[in-house]
Amino acid sequence: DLSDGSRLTTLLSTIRPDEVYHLAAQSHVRVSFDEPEHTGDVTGLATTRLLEAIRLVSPESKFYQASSSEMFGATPPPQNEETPFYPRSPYGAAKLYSYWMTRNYREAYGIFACNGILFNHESPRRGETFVTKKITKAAARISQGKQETLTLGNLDAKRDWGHAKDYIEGMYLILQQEKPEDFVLATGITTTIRDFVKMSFAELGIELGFRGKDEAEEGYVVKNTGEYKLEEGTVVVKVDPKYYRPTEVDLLIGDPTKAMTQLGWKPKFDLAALVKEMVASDVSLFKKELYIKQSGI
Ligand code: G4F
Repeated sequence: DLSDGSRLTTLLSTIRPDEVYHLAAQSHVRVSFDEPEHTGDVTGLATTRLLEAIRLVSPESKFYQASSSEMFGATPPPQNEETPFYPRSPYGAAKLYSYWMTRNYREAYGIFACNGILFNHESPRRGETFVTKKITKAAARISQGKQETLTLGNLDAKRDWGHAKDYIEGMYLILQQEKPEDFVLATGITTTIRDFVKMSFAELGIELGFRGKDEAEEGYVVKNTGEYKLEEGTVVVKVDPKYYRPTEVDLLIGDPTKAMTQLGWKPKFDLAALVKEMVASDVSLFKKELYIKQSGI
C-alpha cells in the first residue's frame, strides 16, 4: 500500500533489495482529472515515501522512478532530457513532483536514483481503458460481429508508441550504469489515434475511412475482406466528447538519442509489429472467451 510509509519502510528493511523499480501509480490520465487528490497521493507523494524508506533502511538499493512523457505535456517536440516540462493533467503534475524528488534524493543523499522518462509503451497486457487496448479489443470483436461500434475521444492526438518489452529492457539498463542519470525512452515516431485505429482494423482485413469533424466524425468500412460479413459503409467508429480531457497533450515525439548512445538501447519492435501482436492476442482471447461461453465450461 503506497499510502502506508511505515509499511514500505518495514518491507525495504526486510527485503533490502538490490534494485527497486517504482512503477506503481494511479496511471490513467483521464481518471486523474476526476481524482486529482488521490492521484497526487499515490502517483506523487508515494515516491517520497519509498525514497525515504530507502534513505532510512536500505540506502544501497538502486531506485528506478517511472517518469512519464506526460510531464512534457504542452512543450513542443522533439522531447529529450533537456526539454522543459509543462504537464497538462493532475497525473502529469504528480509525476513531475516524483521526478524532482528522485533527483533530489540523488543529489542530497547520494542515492542511486534514476528517472526513466518513458513515452507510451504498450503490449497485449495493457489495461482496457487505455486507448490502444480499447481499440485492438474492439476491432477484434467488431471483426467477428460481436460488437457494433467503438466509441473514442480525441482522434487527432498523436503519441509516440513503443512496445513495453523494449522499454522494460531500457529500465534495466538505466540501473546498470556506473553513475545514476535520467534517460528518455521513445521511438521518435508519432502517430494519430485515428491511424492506430486504421492499422488495427487493417490487420483484420477491414479498410476504414473517416468522414466528418470533431464530435460528428465517424469511421466506416470502405472494404472488408475479413472473416465476418461487414457491409461497406457500415459505421464502426464514433466519437463521444465524454472521453475528451479538460486539457489534452496533443503531440508527443521523444528523442531517445542519449539512451541509444549511452545505454546501447534500441527498440526491436516497430508500431506495425506492436499492432499485429495486440490484435492477434485480442482475437485469440475473444475466441477462447466464446468457446468457454458456448461449451459452458
Ligand atoms: O492511452 P491513453 O489513455 O494514454 P496517455 O494519456 O497517453 O498516457 C499513457 O502513457 C503515458 C506515457 O507513458 C503514461 F505515463 C500514462 O500512465 C499512460 O500509460 O491516451 C492516449 C491518447 C490521449 O490523447 C487520449 O485523449 O488517446 C486519446 N484518446 C482518444 N480516445 C483516448 C480515447 N484515450 C483513452 N484512454 N480512451 C479513449 O476512448
